[in-house]
Amino acid sequence: MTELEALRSELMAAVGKAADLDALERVRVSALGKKSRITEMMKGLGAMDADARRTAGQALNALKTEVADAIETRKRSFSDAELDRRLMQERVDVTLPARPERQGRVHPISQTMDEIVAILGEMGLAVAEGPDIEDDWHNFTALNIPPDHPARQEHDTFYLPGAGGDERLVLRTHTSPVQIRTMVATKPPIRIIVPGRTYRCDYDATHSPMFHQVEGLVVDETTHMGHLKGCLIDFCRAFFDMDDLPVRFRPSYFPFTEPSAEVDIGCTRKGGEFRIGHGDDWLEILGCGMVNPKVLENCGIDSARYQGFAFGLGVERMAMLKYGIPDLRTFFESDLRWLRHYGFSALKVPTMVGGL
Ligand code: 2U9
Repeated sequence: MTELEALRSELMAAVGKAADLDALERVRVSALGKKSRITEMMKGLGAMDADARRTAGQALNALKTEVADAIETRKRSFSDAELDRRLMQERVDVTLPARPERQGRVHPISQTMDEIVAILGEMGLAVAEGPDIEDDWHNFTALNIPPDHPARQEHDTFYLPGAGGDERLVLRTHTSPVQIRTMVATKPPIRIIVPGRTYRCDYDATHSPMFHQVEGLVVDETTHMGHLKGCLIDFCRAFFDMDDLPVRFRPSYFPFTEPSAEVDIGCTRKGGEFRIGHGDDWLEILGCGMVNPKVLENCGIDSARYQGFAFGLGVERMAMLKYGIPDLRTFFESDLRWLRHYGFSALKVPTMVGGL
């Protein structure tokens, strides 16, 4: 065995024997460091003739690379073993029953959103999403709200500067720009719901600068007002869990729908009591209408062939009504006692089959 082969066996055995990262580092320093035998042998190359120097130099370099690779491989096996050990130690048995005293609660807004999506999803509407920061065209102009339209004032818009001196951007004032994006990008039939955050510069007991909406859009060749009414009557009765809940459609105006309506449900307000259901009074809960043909055309949809219906509702308002929450501001105060009181169990997911 040559001197080099003997050194190779010795170093590889030392790498194999190193029991931990510290021992491996000691092997690295003694095998490849400045005072190592390989470095000593390298220094001796200068005294050799050219041919012998080339052959010995190549062999020494090959040995250096082989030892360095072996150290690296052994190092990785230590890290893998350490990771396995930690994973075993920190593993969580997800099949264990939840501990009620440590359980988190689902926020009433998330719960209400999930309930609304479950009802409308069962009717065949698919969830669509889009950006919170929008341009003026998607948020206003495409929806038949041109720059001088009075509806722009009602929206109390938050504006942002556009990138590189471009037109200013907006925080979307409703989720409607998502319907616009969907109509621009896909051909009818379209059946979507758009749950999401919306923003208006307003703050009191019934308004928050950030609030949530769910809007819906159905576009097809034969879509008509009867479909709109059927869909929303069924929705209201399922949401408030009342088969005979009175629902009425009252004429209204929105720039993006024509005709437009507001939907009221029956309620009682007698002797200071407020109750949803049969009674002598009405409560407004959402807005709707047939999509204005101008809006369809703005998105490249032939309004002579296609018609659509749309609706929109405020999630905070629906949650306040259904769960008796008196002040909208409490939704966003992150008060744990409030959440323990009004929150929902994370294990009870709302479905139409399992119940809302
Ligand atoms: C497209 C076409 C039509 C969505 C609609 C309403 C009526 C409505 C309000 C409810 C409470 C907003 O949060 S709220 O203040 N919304 O009354 N929304 S129709 O109509 C659309 C949307 C998109 C392309």
